[in-house]
Amino acid sequence: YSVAYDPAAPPGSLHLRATAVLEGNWTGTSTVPSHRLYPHQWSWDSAFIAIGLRHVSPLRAQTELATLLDAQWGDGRIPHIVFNPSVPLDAYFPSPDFWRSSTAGRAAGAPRTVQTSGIVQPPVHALAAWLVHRADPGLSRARGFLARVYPRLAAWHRYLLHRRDLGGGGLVSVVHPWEQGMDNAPSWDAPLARVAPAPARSFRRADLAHGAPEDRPTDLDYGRYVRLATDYRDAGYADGGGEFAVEDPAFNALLIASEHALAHIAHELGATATARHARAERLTAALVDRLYDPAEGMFFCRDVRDMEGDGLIRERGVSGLVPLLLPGLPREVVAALVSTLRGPHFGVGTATRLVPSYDLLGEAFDPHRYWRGPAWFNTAWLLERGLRLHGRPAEAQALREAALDTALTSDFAEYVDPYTGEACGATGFSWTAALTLDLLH
Ligand code: 9YW
Repeated sequence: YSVAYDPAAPPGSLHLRATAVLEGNWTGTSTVPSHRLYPHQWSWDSAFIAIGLRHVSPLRAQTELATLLDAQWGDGRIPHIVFNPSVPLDAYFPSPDFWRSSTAGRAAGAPRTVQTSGIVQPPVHALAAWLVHRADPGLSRARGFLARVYPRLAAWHRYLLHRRDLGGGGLVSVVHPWEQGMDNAPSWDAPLARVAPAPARSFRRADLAHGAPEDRPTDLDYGRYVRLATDYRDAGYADGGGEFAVEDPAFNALLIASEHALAHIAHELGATATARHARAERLTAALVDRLYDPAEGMFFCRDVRDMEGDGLIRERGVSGLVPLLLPGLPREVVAALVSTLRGPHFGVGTATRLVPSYDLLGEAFDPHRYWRGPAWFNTAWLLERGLRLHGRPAEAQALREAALDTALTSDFAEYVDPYTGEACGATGFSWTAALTLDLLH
C-alpha cells in the first residue's frame, strides 16, 4: 500500500481534515461520534474527543466534558449515552423510552431533566480532563475548570470502586458488554451464552439502517444485550444482582490511568495526591494478580459469575494489551505485552497494518465484524502511549505513523480491516479524527 501520510511533510491537510470532521460533528455543547450511526453523546467517545479537541479549541474540549458531567447520576455513575432531545426516537436503539432513566433510575439519582442510558463506559474522563487542562492551563485556571470537574470525577471513581467491585478482589466489573465499549468482542461470548435473548420481535434495531449487517453485531447478540439492559433497568439500576459481571483489563487499566490523572488534578488544586497514586498502584497490583497470565504474555477478562473454571476467559482481545498504558507495570509484564503485540496473534510491525481488536489466529476472528478483528483508533492511541511511556520510541513511532496514514486513507473510519486498512462502519468518525489530532501534536 502507498504511504499517504508523509511524516516529513507539514501536517496541514491531515490536521485540517481532522478538524473539519470534529467541526461537522459538533452540536453546540458536545460532539456526536457520527451523525448517522450515533446521533447522541457517548461517554468514552467524549473523553477521546476532548483529548483531540484540546489542540484546536481548549474551550470546546472543556465544554465537551462539562456537558457529559452535567448528566452524571447522584450515585456517581456517568451514563454511557446522553440523549439529544431533538433527535427522533427511532434514530438510535435503545432510545430514551427504553432506558427510562428519569423514572427507573430515580433511586440511583438519575437526572430529571436530561435523558440518559443507565449503564456506563470506560473511565477515560479524568485522564481527558487532565490533558485538556494541560493544553491551556491559563484558560483552565481562569474558568475554574479543574475545580469544577474534580468532585464529579472523584464521585465517578468512587461509584466504580465501591458499587462495582462485584468480584471482591478490588477490581471493577462491567455488567453489560456495552459498558466495556467493545460490544461484540469474543471475550463476551461465554458469559453471554448463559443469557436468554430477548425475543427479536420485542425490539427494533436502528443500526442496520445505516451500517452493513456483516460489519455489525448479530441479532442474537442484540437479543442478549437487550435482555441484560432490561433486567438492569427493571432492578432500578441497582448493582450486584445481574447475570453478567466481568472484570475487563482495559476498563480497569483506564480507571487506573485516570486515578493517576486525578492525583495530578488534586495536586494542581493544592490537595494531596499521595493517597490517589497509592490507590492506583494497589489497583495495578490487583490487575496483574487477577487478570494477567504469564504463560500467554497478556491480560484476560475474568468472568465473575463463572462457577466452574478459574474464571479467566482465554480469548486474546486487544483489551488484554491496553494495561501497557500503566506506569507501575512490572518490567517483565511490559516486555511480555510488547512481544505479544508484535507476535503472531496481533502481528503489529509484521502482518498487520494496525492493531487488530482480536486474535488473528482466533476461531472467532473476522476482519470486518466490529470488535471481532477490525482495528480501532482508540486502542492504537492507547498502545502508542504505552509504548512511549515504557521507552519503546521506535515501536511507538511506527504505530503512530500507521494510525495517521490509515486515518487519512480511510477518511477517519470508525474501524478498519487490520490487514488492508479498508474502512468499515462509519467514516468521519469523531474519535478517529480527534486522536489523529492528538498524534499529530
Ligand atoms: C453501538 C459510539 C459507540 C462506542 C462503542 C462502540 C459503539 C454503540 O459505538 O457502540 O450502537 O454499537 O462499540 O465503543 O462508544 O461511538
